[in-house]
Amino acid sequence: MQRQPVVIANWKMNGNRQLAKQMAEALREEAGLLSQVQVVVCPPAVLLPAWQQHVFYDAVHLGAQDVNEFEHGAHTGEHSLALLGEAGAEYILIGHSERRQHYGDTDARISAKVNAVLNYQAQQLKVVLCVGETEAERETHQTTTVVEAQLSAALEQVTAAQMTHVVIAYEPVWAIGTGKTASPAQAQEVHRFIRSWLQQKYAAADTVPLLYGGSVKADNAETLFAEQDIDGGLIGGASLEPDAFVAICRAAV
Ligand code: G2H
Repeated sequence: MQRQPVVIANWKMNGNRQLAKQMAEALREEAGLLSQVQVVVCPPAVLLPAWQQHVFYDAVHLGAQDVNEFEHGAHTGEHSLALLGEAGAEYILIGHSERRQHYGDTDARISAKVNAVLNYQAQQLKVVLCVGETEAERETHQTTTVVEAQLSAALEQVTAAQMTHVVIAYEPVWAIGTGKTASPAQAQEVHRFIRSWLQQKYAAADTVPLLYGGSVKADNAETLFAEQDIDGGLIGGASLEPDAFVAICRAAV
């Protein structure tokens, strides 16, 4: 099964309007590349309008780093799907480990957010579901148990048809922003597990992009993306440097 590679920039709480302009200019030079790789940029939500000004030829897609599970109302500081969609987001990251660890994203809340995105009627949006184990969990051989539990909880109510709007990112927590990267073999092993898990449940399993995230850099992207079940990456730190990000996108082709 040939899947189009996907590379997603997760700027986290970094970047500004100037960087949006610089990154867009760097990507604008890459028309050929952008026709082969689905490139998505997830800046802080307030920068989405700045990015919208720079998006060209429908070739660069925008995403948000999180969403509130409710439609609207008294949720101070939060962003709704309607607001994010209006600001240009087509993809919504859900369940990033930083949100699971520090911002109250329980399995139940992650499931509610996934369902909110996939049931949103006004616009067809895509979920990027993040899963991954901690260092202690890996050391105690619980990696696949943890990943399976996260997948089961988040996707419990997702229908087979809705799976065509889901991307899964495997991000081992011990590799996030630490400079430690999973080896290609370690990452592939978990990706294979996720692919098999999906195949047991969904007809569309082979079309779901599986991305690796965790200290992906220009110099390790190619070997990671060469693995059979790794369809691209979710990139944090290196997505803040235009040259590095473009090099990572190239490595996905
Ligand atoms: C993992 C990744 C992006 P980094 O969080 O989601 O960040 O590449 O900085 O490890």
